[in-house]
Amino acid sequence: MAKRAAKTKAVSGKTTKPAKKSAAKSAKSAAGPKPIDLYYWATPNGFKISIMLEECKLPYILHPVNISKGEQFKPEFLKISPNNRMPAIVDPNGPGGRPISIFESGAILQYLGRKTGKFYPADERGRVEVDQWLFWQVGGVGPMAGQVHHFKNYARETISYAIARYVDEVNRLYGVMNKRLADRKFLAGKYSIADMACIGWANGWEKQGQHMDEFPHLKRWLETMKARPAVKRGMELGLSLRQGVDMKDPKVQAVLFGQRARAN
Ligand SMILES: N[C@@H](CCC(=O)N[C@@H](CS)C(=O)NCC(=O)O)C(=O)O
Repeated sequence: MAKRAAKTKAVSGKTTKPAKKSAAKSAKSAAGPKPIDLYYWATPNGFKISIMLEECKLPYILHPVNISKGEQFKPEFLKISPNNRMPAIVDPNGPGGRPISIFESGAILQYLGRKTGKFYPADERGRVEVDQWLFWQVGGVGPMAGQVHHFKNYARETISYAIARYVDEVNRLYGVMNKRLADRKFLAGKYSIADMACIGWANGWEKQGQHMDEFPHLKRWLETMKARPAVKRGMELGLSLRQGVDMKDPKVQAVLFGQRARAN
């Protein structure tokens, strides 16, 4: 069902209503849990959540947030994600049976892990193992690789100092990850939300000026991750909607770059 709702949405690219209706209908007839609303655009941060939903086989409805057009600033989206960033979710079956909305990919992954009991251990030691690598991604790999993408691929002027600084930092981080993966299959031992958080970013190593020959354990992990059907599905979700978006288009850059505090 999740796939059908997502596909309808991705292929049609219409407003959220038709997909919502059909998925809600199928959810009711199957008497299963109400689908989770996924606010998403096909980027490495978005993939974290599409992968987790696919891995857990949770029904969901895709609500594309076209960040190149500024949909992240719509008042209804800001109510869910005040940071004007996707991903975000609304789970109609939140704690106490009431809806809950969540922004920040790490918080969403932890929530879904606690909700399902999957890919996020319940015991404190296991949980701490996952948390450190999850926060390492959210605070390190994501922002640093994001800066590489910006200065290497999108910036209007070439600033070699900025490029070198972020390429080096990503190189350092991948070195840490490579060492960690030398004696275990996944970051926290067992496959977890920490791995899901990293895959979309690490998969972009070429665009980040990196070489996998330097990181054999990371390379093996990447191949293992990409062979998982749920990871494949998660990283394909909504790709067609993003096609044709030119990040060098001044109109797109005006939306995404140079953002400052807003009154509303
Ligand atoms: N810390 C956030 C980062 C999310 C993020 O940066 N999302 C980007 C796309 S990858 C976004 O929504 N950008 C919209 C914008 O720049 O206005 C998370 O982990 O959820």
